[in-house]
Amino acid sequence: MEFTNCWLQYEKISDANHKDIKVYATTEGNIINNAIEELTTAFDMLYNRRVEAVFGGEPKDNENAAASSVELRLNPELKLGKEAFRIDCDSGRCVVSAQTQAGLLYGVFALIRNLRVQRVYDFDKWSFTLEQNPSNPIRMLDHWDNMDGSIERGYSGNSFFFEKDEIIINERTYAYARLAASVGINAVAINNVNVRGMATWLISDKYYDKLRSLSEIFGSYGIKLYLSINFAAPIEMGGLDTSDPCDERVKEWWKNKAKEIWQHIPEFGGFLVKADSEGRPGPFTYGRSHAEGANMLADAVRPFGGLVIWRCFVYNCQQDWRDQKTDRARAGYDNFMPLDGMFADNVILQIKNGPMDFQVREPVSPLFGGLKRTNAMLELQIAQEYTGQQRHVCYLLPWFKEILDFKTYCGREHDTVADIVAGRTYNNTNCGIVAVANTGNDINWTGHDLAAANWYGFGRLAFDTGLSAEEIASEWIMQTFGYNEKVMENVMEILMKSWPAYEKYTSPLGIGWMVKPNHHYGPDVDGYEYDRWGTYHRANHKAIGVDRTPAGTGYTQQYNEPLASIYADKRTCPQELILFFHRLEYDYVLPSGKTVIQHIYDSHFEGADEAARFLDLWRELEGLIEDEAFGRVEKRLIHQKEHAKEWRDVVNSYFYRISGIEDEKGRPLY
Ligand code: GCV
Repeated sequence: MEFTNCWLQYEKISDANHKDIKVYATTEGNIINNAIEELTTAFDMLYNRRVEAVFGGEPKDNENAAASSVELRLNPELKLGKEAFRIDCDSGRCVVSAQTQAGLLYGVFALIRNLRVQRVYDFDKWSFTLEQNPSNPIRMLDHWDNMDGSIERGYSGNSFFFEKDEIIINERTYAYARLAASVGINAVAINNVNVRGMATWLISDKYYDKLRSLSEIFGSYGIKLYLSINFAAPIEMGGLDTSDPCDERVKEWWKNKAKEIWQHIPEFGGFLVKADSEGRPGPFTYGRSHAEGANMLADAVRPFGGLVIWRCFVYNCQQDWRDQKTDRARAGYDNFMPLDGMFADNVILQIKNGPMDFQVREPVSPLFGGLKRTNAMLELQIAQEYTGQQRHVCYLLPWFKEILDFKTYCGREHDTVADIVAGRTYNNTNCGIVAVANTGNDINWTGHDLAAANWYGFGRLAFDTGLSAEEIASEWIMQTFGYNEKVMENVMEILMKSWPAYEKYTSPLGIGWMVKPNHHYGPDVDGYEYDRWGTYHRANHKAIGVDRTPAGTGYTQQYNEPLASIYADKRTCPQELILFFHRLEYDYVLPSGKTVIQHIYDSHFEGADEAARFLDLWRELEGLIEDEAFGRVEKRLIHQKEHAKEWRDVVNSYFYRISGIEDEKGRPLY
């Protein structure tokens, strides 16, 4: 089996010093063993130095002077968070301390990362200190993998967790856990939230042994295993005639099920639930609320320290496009705000970043800043469903930073999304960030080699929300392609310009959608216009956009002030979201001084030109990047250039045809 090591392919830095390095560990354990193995691989590959592991001790005084060492010091008394670490390195002697083995593992990965990004030539002359507490308690990846091996919205091959209704455990499983842990991921849900067919039976005897092994492998990298469950499991598996959360038989069924699961998988994390959403069963069938549904499950998993992660992606997916009153954007808030304060402590609401569905640009969901007595997690998507499906390069970290930095005005001192999901705002610990994963069994894990920057970046950002998108990109480039100034410069430019470029040549001004239905790839301006999904731009010959002000659907009122007023007034609404909140005529003059139609034309031409430049920038790197990776990326960038042109011409021609307005610059419109 073949796969790359992504950012963990340790390149030689120097082999001038061959002295062995002793690694002292105060305790043994699976996580410590992995930490030592990582140090062994890293020192060998980076410096050609051999590691000797010594368990149960510390360096003796007379050893200090002679030997280079790394000491892994487990100290439960340490005044740091549970997964935090401290590194103190001075002239060849390094101490990594942490309260837990997971903290030590993160410390080891941070140590190695710093050796690499600082290009430390002589470890024995290096002085370095770093203390770090992860920003978010839960840092999770949700895989939408199906048991037949396919992946919903998967763009990098098939699942490496499932095949033909069986669980796969092989070298890739370990490699995956190692990559995920290296960026601080501590929770993984392996199966699609749309739980159908055999996936319902994952919580049964048929799969427990394999799941336990998986959980142990994950556990040896500090990662908890979660499963998406089917809310109708008591009917489908249990033979009951209901899955009503208030029915005693249903409660009992889940309690027994939870007991059975934890008996078999003692380190199990808990359930991820998509209920009453896009055809999935849920409490609404029985006239029950989502709080009743989630709390019933929470009661069942509580004795085992389990969590219920409950998704807020609940909306009417059977809308009549003629109905101008129903607004899908309102649905999350309308469904969940009335329940604020009613959820059990071990329930976390998982909220997509925007009110719709992972578009290239959306306002931040008003549930952040709305909910004040409920645990919340931010759900992002690194699987690029609407952002180029890993065939286009689209580095999402600048977007994620904007989302995290968004001030919600919830009335607390710490009021950004980052504050809320980190637990700083409401002083809670069941919270964090999750991303829909972008991995599969392709050789490079993510289809597009540059898409691995989103996997790496998501983990790094979840661990340390203070990092900038550029810092993360720079670390990733260096560790993936090795240090070279030209490579750093060109790949940085491609990555940092990729999200804005994608927005420009697809759907600027916050309008979103305009994609081909079902698979969501490529331009189709009216693709979702007359459909049931509630995702309309309502463009006609005069105007485009949805009025979400109080005069329209009233969505703006779901925000706290001053946001509600800022968004409701087209003079103050941020330009990049103006068509999300307002219906504007094509000759309306935007804050930039351009008309709406001219902005549409210009941005599409600009975006497509930028996509073409990505290919030029990449081609300048021929010979500086390993041939196969170079070729893989080049192929995708050629496609992106052509596809961006297609987007440009389809969208511009559509608006030219319906508006009849010429491009001021006289460029070809068809
Ligand atoms: C897993 C969007 C996607 C669906 C996905 C859903 C969700 O609608 O297109 O494939 O289903 O979001 O987040 O549940």
